[in-house]
Amino acid sequence: MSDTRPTNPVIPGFHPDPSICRVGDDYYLVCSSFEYFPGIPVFHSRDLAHWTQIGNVLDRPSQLSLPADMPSSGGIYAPTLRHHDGRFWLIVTNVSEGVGNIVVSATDPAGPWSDPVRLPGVPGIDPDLAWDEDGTCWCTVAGVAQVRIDPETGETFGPPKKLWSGAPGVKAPEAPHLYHIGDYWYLLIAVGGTERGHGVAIGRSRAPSGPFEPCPANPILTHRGTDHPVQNTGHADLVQAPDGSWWMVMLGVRPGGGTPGWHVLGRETFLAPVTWVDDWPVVGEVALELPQFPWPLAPAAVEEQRDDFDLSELRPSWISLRDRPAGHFTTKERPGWLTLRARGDSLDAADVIFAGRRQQHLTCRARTLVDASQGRGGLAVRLDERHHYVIEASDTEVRVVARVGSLRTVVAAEPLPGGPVVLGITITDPPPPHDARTGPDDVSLGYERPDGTFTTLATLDGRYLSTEVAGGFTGRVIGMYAANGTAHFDWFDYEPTGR
Ligand code: 6LW
Repeated sequence: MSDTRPTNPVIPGFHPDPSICRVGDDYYLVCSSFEYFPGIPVFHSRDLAHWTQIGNVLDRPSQLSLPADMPSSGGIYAPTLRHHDGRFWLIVTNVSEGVGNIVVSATDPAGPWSDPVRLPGVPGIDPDLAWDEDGTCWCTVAGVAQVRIDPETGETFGPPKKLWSGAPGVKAPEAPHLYHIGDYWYLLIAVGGTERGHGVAIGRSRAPSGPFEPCPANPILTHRGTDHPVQNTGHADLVQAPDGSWWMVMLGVRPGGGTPGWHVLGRETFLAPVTWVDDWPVVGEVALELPQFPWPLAPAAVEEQRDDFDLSELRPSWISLRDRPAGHFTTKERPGWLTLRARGDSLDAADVIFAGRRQQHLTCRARTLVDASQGRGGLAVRLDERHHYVIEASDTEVRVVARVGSLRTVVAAEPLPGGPVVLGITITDPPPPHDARTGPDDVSLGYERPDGTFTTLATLDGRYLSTEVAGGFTGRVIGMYAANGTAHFDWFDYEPTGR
């Protein structure tokens, strides 16, 4: 990310359902995390353009315990982050525990966050928190419905009340956020579903519980039916900058390839400016090149893309599947190496021991040095249990395995004596000519010979690791895993080679 020409997405890679708040000069933003542990990444920014992950909200089993058999794209959906009365408050749904809404709070958004307070009386997903002037806390959920709550105790007061939901028959009125701005209470919602028809609508009222008058310009944001490179824009949140200007964050996708277009990075976080006309918000373009900012940008933090595993704790951007059991992930057994001890026997298994990071660029390269002489382990591009490509090493061979739906194939294998080997995955644009059937990208998997030359064992069409093929709400994650015995990883390096 450059200092002078900030770009969208402001938080690339699988970072959907953004919720934002500002305290003084600091902005904080959180996203959904589904089946991954730790849950709910927290980002910090001072200029809205450059974001750094400072932690995760749900980072201990007492806060997040995902069942071993929970499906991918279950788990943690759509948090709302707010600051009230000197504390940060976060409300979120764990769909793998019924519709389990919880509230946690913290004085420092980097953590630690409290243990959850359960909200059994809050009836749906995408919960929002808003306080009125007398301290009443309003919780609004998808549907759209509202109930008064006590976020300290989880108590609800009275039955949920139906609010405005965009328009009669609208698909998926969800992701509500309620704000008191000027003389009005505004209810911002997502409409049309999180696919190509996604959009944002808004209503206003003199009271937090309505009745809401719809904005005549609804939907105030949608890219449906356009050839804009950013699609599925919706699920938004608003924030005001210290200079009084307004901004919107929302999710969007960057589809690639021919027809119907495949998005592989999941839903990403984008930013757009907002102006006000007749007390209604008007959303500026969700442009890939962000417009001139009204303030000088903070120098872009240099993103640490290589990890030498020299720290005792894993960085917050490393995510695992459903849990991270002690004893299966350690940098202490072989100092300077990440040791993974197998549980599930492949990436097809829900309980596989995996540490990955989001693929954040349409083209990139990931490499790791693995010693699998005491087992079997490797490097994977993962969409879910049923959609992934891996390059893995054992003490006798290196091989590429592809899993697409119910098909699982060893695509290529070569004998290789055990011992440390560099495994690599390179993601590139498909070579021309491009036509309606061209996929979004090519995924090449291979290894480095001891003399440093790289051998590609297979190049696979990336469309099979896209949301359009796999379904669900997540995006690609690239990372290391152990499938048998123990696999030691000396370093992991991720290198963006494009946007
Ligand atoms: C989320 C819903 C949505 O709960 O997708 O895009 C669901 N919006 O609001 C999962 O991210």
